Amino acid sequence: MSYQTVTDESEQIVASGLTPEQLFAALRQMHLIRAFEEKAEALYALGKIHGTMHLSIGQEASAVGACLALRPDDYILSTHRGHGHCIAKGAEPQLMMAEFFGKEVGYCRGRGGSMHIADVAGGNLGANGIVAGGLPLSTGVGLSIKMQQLDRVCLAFFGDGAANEGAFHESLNLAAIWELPVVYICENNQYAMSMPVTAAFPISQIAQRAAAYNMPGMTVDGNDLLAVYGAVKTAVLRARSGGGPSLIEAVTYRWRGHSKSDRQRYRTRDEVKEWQARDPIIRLENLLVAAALFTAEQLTDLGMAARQTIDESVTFAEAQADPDPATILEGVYA
Ligand SMILES: Cc1ncc(C[n+]2csc(CCOP(=O)(O)OP(=O)(O)O)c2C)c(N)n1
Repeated sequence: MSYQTVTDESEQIVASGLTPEQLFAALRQMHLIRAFEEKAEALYALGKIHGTMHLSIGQEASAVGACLALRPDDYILSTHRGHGHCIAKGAEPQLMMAEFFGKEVGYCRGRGGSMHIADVAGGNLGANGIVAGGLPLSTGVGLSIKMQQLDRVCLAFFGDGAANEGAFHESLNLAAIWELPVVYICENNQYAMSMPVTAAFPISQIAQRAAAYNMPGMTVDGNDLLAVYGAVKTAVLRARSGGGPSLIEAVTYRWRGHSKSDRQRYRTRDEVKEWQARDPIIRLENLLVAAALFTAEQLTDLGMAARQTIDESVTFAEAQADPDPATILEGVYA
């Protein structure tokens, strides 16, 4: 368990097996996630979006790097901090924005909002407001894949806080015993609300817990798209070939507070700045330019185009119809 280090940019890209087109698309998704969340934050401040939201700005490489290792018919399960996972799995920003605005055409007919976006057709089985809630579901999905003998993999995102819930241990234990095709990816963003990982774990790497379930465990730099991709790809190959589950820890950082009500008294501004200097988007851009795959100008255009796409998604969402109140009980089961 160690960080992967960059030596030579071109060599690293060749070793990843990713094409320039795939890397460009990955960078575009990272820009879309950043632009989507910055816009969502601004809309919230204007009072146009209600409820709360959990932003993953700063964590874009783990969402995109992990989903890059999946096929379209593979599954993911997400968390309360799931916008990035949705976009990385191929969600349409305009339908996500419509969901934010509570519109009928939104992914969950406007009933779910920020925290409950699912896109079953796209393999995204849903975000989850319950910490560690996606973990038992992913184990169940893995069991379903295995029983139906499907050639698919389920990837479960969760936070460091979730790794201290009982559901984490039960889920990994069952998946290991039954050798299920599940990849558990812990986005260790250093805090569970205000609780730092250093105070919540007696171990230095959360991936060490894999040993207790006799599955491979790996800690990677979660701000390095290629490192996340490489680790998840290995785990996905293993899962797909019947080798069973793996646990990957992506070490990263959320730049914003836990949610919109967080006054952030538990961390210093210097700490945030230190992590902002490790921006996963700028890091990938620098890599692509240093490897002479793209020019800096081409990449600047990409960021601007992403912001325009998101602006258009707001125009689209605002013009859509609200759900009919008479349908309020549709989809509610008792
Ligand atoms: C079972 C459960 N306990 C507590 C909460 C309240 N809660 C919401 S998010 C959160 C922290 C989660 O931290 P982590 O898993 O590290 O994810 P992160 O927010 O850092 O992405 C808590 C305690 C909840 N939603 N569900």
